[in-house]
Amino acid sequence: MSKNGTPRTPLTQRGQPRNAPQQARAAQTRAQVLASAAELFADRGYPHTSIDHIAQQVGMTKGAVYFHFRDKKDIAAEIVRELYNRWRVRIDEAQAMGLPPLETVQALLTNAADKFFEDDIVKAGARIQAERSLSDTTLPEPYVEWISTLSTLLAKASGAGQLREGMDPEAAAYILVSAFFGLQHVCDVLDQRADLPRRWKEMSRLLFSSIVASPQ
Ligand code: LUB
Repeated sequence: MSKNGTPRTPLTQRGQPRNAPQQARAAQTRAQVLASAAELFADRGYPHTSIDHIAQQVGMTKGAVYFHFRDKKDIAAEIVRELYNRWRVRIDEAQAMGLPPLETVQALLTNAADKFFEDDIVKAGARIQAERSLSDTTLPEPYVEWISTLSTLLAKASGAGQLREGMDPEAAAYILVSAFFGLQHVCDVLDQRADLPRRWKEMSRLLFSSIVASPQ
């Protein structure tokens, strides 16, 4: 995207439109830079990662990195955008599975716990967001999309009588996202999230037992 938000036609350095193989190669290189940067941001955080580190990690010159990204902020912002793209794809996939809304909420959060365990873009995106005051760039507002998605699903569950009497779907969504995010943070600090899937299982059992209606 260009600064004003319109898609940027990929150009060569001389300003000529790229041919398809060149475009594919450029996209691949860009993705490699993002993946290497994500590893570093996830491990050391935004302030302790430099373009030099990123170039070294991906095995390119700094110039090659700057060909694809304006600066470190630009890379961080792209990782965060990619994080939300990944969540959107997962949310669409989960909804396409046609599970009942309550099960969809559970499946989404359990999948998110797995992704926090295995996906560097997710780990890095979360850390960049947590350090957002240090990143000196405008990032999308965190958490609100998840809260709104879960809130819509829980409202449907409530309509189907699946929620505990008096449980407000938006409040439940807010609690779930806050608890989930707090858990992944604590787990990251204590053991690099090695235990996250198990800890989420325990936490979700506790949370859902107070959100859902007890069996008649
Ligand atoms: C999600 C992150 C990382 C929350 O919504 C967000 O802003 C998120 C970063 O801030 O994961 C997942 C419940």
